[in-house]
Amino acid sequence: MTLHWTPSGRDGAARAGTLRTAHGEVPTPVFMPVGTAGTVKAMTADAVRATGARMILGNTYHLMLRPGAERVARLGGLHRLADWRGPILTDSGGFQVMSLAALRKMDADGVTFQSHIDGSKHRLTPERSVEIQRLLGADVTMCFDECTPFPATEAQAAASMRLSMRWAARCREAFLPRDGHGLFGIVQGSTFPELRAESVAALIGIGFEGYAIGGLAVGEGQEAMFATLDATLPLLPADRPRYLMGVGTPADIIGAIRRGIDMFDCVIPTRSGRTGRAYTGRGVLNIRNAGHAEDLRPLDAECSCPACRSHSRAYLHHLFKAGEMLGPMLLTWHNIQYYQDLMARLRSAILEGRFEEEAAAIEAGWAMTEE
Ligand code: PRF
Ligand code: ZN
Repeated sequence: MTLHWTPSGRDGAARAGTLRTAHGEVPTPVFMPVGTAGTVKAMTADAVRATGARMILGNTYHLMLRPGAERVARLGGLHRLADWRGPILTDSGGFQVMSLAALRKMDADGVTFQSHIDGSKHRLTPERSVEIQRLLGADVTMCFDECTPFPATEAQAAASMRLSMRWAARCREAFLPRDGHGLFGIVQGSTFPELRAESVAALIGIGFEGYAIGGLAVGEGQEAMFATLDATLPLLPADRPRYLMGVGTPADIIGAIRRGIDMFDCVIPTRSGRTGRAYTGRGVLNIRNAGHAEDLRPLDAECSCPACRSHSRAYLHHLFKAGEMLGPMLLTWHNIQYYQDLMARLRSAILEGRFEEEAAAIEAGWAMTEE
C-alpha cells in the first residue's frame, strides 16, 4: 500500500489523524522541522527526535548540488546518511531555484539554473525532480511546481498555475509507486479563488496521495492567506492529507489547522533560534536584549527542553553576546520543542472536541508578553 492518512477525530474543520509511511506513523497535525541540507541546523537527529518531531523535510535543490543525489543514493539514502529513522518529505526544488539560484531560465519543460554555491549549471524537470527525490529516499515526494510570485495578475497566475498542473501530470507519470511512499500534488493559483478551484480540479483528476497548498506565505498577508484556504480546502478530498508549504508562525498554524490543514514546515523556529529569537507561551522574546543579562528565570517555565530545564535567560543571553555556538543550538532546540508541544496540545484538543478553547488559551498566553 502507498503512503496513506487515516482520520481519527475532527472538531469543526480541524482534523486529527495518522500518516502511515515506510518509516513509521506520524500523528497529525504535524510540524516538520526543516532539514534543508540533510541536517536540521544546529541539532543532532537524536535531539530533533527528543522534541517529539517525527517527520522532517529535506530539499532537492540543496542536496542535488551538494553532495549530489546519486552520491546520497550510493551512501545509502538520506535516512541513513543523516541518521534520521523517521519519515522524510522532500521539496521538489523549483521554489528554492527561484529564491536561491543565479541566472534562472524557465521554459515549458523545466528550469535551467546556476548553483548559488559554485556557479555550476544544472537543470530540473518534473522527471528529474521526481528521480532525485527517489534517489534521496523520500517517503513523501513533492510535485515539481512553480511557486507563483506575489503579487501576480490573474492572467500571470493562471499561466503559472496551468504550467504547474502540466508538470504535476508528468510527475505522476514519473513517480514509481512503492510501499509507504507517496506523491503529493501542489495547488497553485495565487489569491484567486477561481484559479485555486481549477488547480484543485486538475490535481484531483490526476490523483495524489496528498495535496499541498503552495504559493502562500509569499507576501500576501495572513488575512489573504486564510481567505485562500477558506476557498480551497473544502474542495479537497476529505480522506487525503493536506500540507501548507512553508508556514508559519504559531498564529498562522492555529488558523490553518482551524481550516483543515494537517501538515506544516517552516524555517521560523530554526532560523529565529539561530538569531536569538525564542518562541514561548508568553510570546516571542529576543534573548540578546539587555533586559535578560541578569535574569535567572528560564526562557519558558512551561518548557521541558535543555535550554529551559538547565539554564537561565542570563546564561543564554551571555552565550549569544559571546558568539558561542551553544547559544544558537539551545535556542533552536527550544523553538523546535515549542512548535512540537504546540502541535501536541492542538491535536489533543481536536480529539477532545475543545480546539477553540485551547487555541484561545494559547493566544491569551502570547498576550501576556514579557517584552
Ligand atoms: N512550492 C514548493 N515549495 C514551497 C512552496 C511552493 O509554493 C512554498 C510557498 N510558501 C514554500 N515551499 N514546491
Ligand atoms: Zn525550552
